[in-house]
This record gives sequence, C-alpha cells and structure tokens, in this order.
Amino acid sequence: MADKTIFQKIIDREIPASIEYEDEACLAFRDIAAQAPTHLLVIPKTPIIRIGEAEDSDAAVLGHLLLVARKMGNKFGPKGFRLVINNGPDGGEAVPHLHIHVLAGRKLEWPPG
Ligand code: DGP
Repeated sequence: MADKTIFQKIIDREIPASIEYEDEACLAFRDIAAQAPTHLLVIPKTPIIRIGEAEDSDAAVLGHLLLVARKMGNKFGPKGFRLVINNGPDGGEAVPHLHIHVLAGRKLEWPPG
C-alpha cells in the first residue's frame, strides 16, 4: 500500500493541524506555509489525488468542497478571498491529495507567479 500523504495523516489525526471546519466529507485546516493572513486548505476525506484525476462520480464531493471553501472565504475574507487548486508539477502541486487553497486577509495580486 502506498504511503499515506501528510493530509491523510491529518485526517487520521496522526499529525496535528489547526482545524477550522470539519464534517463527514471534508476538513478545512490552516496551511503550515501561509501565504496570506488566512490560508486554509479544504480537503476531501475520500482520497481524490488531484482535480485532474477526479471522476464524474466525484461531482457531489467536489461541489461540497467548493461550498465549504465558500463558507471559509466568506468567514475569513469579508473584503474578498481567492480559491486555488494546483494540479501537477507545472501547476505547483506538492501534496497528492486534492486540496482547495482559501486565501484571504490581504489584497491579493494578479496574475499569480
Ligand atoms: P500545493 O502546493 O497546492 O500542493 O499545496 C500544499 C500545501 O500544503 C502547501 O501550501 C503547504 C501545505 N502543507 C504541507 N505540509 C503541511 C503540513 O504538514 N501541515 C499543514 N497544515 N500544511 C502543510
């Protein structure tokens, strides 16, 4: 069996994280390398590796993740927020467990690097 990702270890409570939201399908916790005053990661508890490998049958959980990201964005970014999904090496993905970045709390530049 493949080694657990760091995010699976957070889901399984094997390593600590600053958790802001949890339900039966997902978890939102603070990114350890925050790029904004609020930088959360919203992850599914089911192991979707990356958005580029999601299946049509993942539609419900993908929609749920977006709605939770919206909830976190509205809570922590009343003046605005950004949602980001990195995919693959050129997309800047480092952890192979789908995650939506929620960035808020400062004026964000565009375009990203
Ligand atoms: P990405 O580059 O899109 O795959 O983002 C991965 C993010 O995961 C990155 O912003 C840093 C964060 N991260 C990596 N390891 C840990 C960890 O152990 N705990 C937490 N909270 N975040 C982590």
